[in-house]
Amino acid sequence: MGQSHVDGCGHGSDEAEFDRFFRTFQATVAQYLDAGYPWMGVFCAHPITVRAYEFGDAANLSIAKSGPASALPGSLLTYTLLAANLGPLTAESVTLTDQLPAGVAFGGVSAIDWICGETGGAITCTRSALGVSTSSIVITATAPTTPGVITNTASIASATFDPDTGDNIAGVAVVVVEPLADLSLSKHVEPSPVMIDSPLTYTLRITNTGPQAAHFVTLTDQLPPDVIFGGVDAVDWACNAAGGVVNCTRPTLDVTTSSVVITVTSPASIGVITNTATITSATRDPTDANNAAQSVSAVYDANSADFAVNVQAQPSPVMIGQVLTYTLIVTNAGPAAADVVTVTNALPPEVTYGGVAAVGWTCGETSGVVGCSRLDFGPGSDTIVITATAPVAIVTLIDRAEVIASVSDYDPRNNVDVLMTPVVRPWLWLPVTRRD
Ligand SMILES: [Ca+2]
Ligand SMILES: [Ca+2]
Ligand SMILES: [Ca+2]
Repeated sequence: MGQSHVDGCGHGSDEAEFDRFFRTFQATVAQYLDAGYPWMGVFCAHPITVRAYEFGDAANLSIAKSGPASALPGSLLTYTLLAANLGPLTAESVTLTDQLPAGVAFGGVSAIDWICGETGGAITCTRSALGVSTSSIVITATAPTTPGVITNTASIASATFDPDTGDNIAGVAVVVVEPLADLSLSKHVEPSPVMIDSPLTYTLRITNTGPQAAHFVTLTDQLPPDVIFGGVDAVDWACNAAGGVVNCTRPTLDVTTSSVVITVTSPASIGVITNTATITSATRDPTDANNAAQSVSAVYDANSADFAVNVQAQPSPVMIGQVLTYTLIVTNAGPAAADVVTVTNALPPEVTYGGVAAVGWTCGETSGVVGCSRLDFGPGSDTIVITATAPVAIVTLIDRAEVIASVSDYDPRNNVDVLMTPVVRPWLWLPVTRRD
């Protein structure tokens, strides 16, 4: 260390006091360094002036800050500041400051033995002394209304020398996340089919799978034309109906399911009716595809029937050149019977017609089109089996069957069926000889 003397900046202002500290310093510097006290310092106002601090002259303050990892816009934020004095001395005149991030509204500060105030989002807490101990300060605030990352930093200082200022500052980052609510809608109609001029109930189930609550939720249901609105039953929804549209709103839908039940009177004439409903919210929905639901149902009367045809192939797929059968199942769901029913089956052009078997039907075939008819077909079902031979070619066979009845068919959606059947080659198993 060489020649040194104190000039007033030392811990003491006279030579004797300095000597005491400096000797202590010399005696213990190596041990302090070995023990990992990098803050053990020598401070010089100018080259020949030495100020020596030893361990016993300091109060090492530190601060830690914690907050939530994430928060929703406008939600309550709680920050906890932990001030610590690692000693060895009591820290005098301690000041803690924390500047809240922009957009964060100060709520309050809670701290024992501190005097705190806030101005413009800057929180300052002071105390005359902090012994070798810890003390916590809790700050509450309101998160910004827009998503983003908010970071703020708190710091602590004291009149007493702090040998390590690196731990006197602490920050925390909070991610303000955008709220999301995945609403979805399903719809059930009862009964289906329904008689003309009869009660019909649509049950809509609105589900919020979150993760957050949905705000300002609106359900819009476009009723089918020709139904007569009866009423709507929905808990915690405000609903109205005008011009064939039912609207229901609610301020909030938590992560749960809610039902809206709409009753109407079915149309006065037969046919298929479509009801479409959609759900929207002011909260962003990550999946729009499930926000609409449609129900299609049929309306019948005593003089109508619902004929349907379904065709199946056996085998499927079929091997080249192999015989296959098309089985047509013809159904009348009633309630009326048909005096005459005709089924036409257009075979795939690639196949060779073999024959048709249908008990009680009169059938014929022309240019690959098989026609069958029968009289007096009441509610029930019947079967027509057509035999054909697959081609010696890799193709996809397309067969089309259609039923036409002499009675009014209230649901024409099922009057045609189209079936595709692949033609494949048989597997060839060749002997494999391996030569090493
Ligand atoms: Ca410190
Ligand atoms: Ca959705
Ligand atoms: Ca039909």
